[in-house]
Amino acid sequence: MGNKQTIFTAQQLDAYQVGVSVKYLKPFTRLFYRYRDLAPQLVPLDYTNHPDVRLPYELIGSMPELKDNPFRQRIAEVFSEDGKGNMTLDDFLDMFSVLSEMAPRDLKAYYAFKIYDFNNDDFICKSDLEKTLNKLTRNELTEDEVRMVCEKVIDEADLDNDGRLSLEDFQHMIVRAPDFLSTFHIRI
Ligand SMILES: [Ca+2]
Ligand SMILES: [Ca+2]
Repeated sequence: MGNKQTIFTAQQLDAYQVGVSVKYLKPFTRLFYRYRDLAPQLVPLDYTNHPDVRLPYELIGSMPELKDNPFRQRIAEVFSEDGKGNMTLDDFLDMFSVLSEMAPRDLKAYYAFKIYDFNNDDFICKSDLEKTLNKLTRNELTEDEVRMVCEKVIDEADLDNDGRLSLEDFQHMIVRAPDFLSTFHIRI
């Protein structure tokens, strides 16, 4: 997400915050310590020299905010620089700002699209959508039901009739089906 720079020590956090709008103050500080608390032995307090620290997915995915989210692994993969869910502090801050209730809907929609695009080809095709629905409904639908819903969703949202959903199709769809964003709100 744009130019990334995270330079602060615990003391510098306070100074850093002076330039940050008030509504982001608390989450930022809290998030840094949440990250650090996952592995205090790995994460230094001093980020002045850009320490090359990545916390393994196992630690990220077991956080209470994520552990019950059926998309937790995809979420971590999408936000991690290495694509495998292992996260730098920057990755971690990005992830939680997008998931926070304060993030604009368009930004959430953009990342939701990436998360649902399981094979990373920039389209949500039928098989991506089936995986998505199975996760959203926690496997409570039968195969036939999933197939039916997918067909209906693609039928209604596929504006250019190519049988798959582009980001534009998707944005159009979630206006009418906001449930597709519901798993991407986290109180931080
Ligand atoms: Ca895809
Ligand atoms: Ca399409």
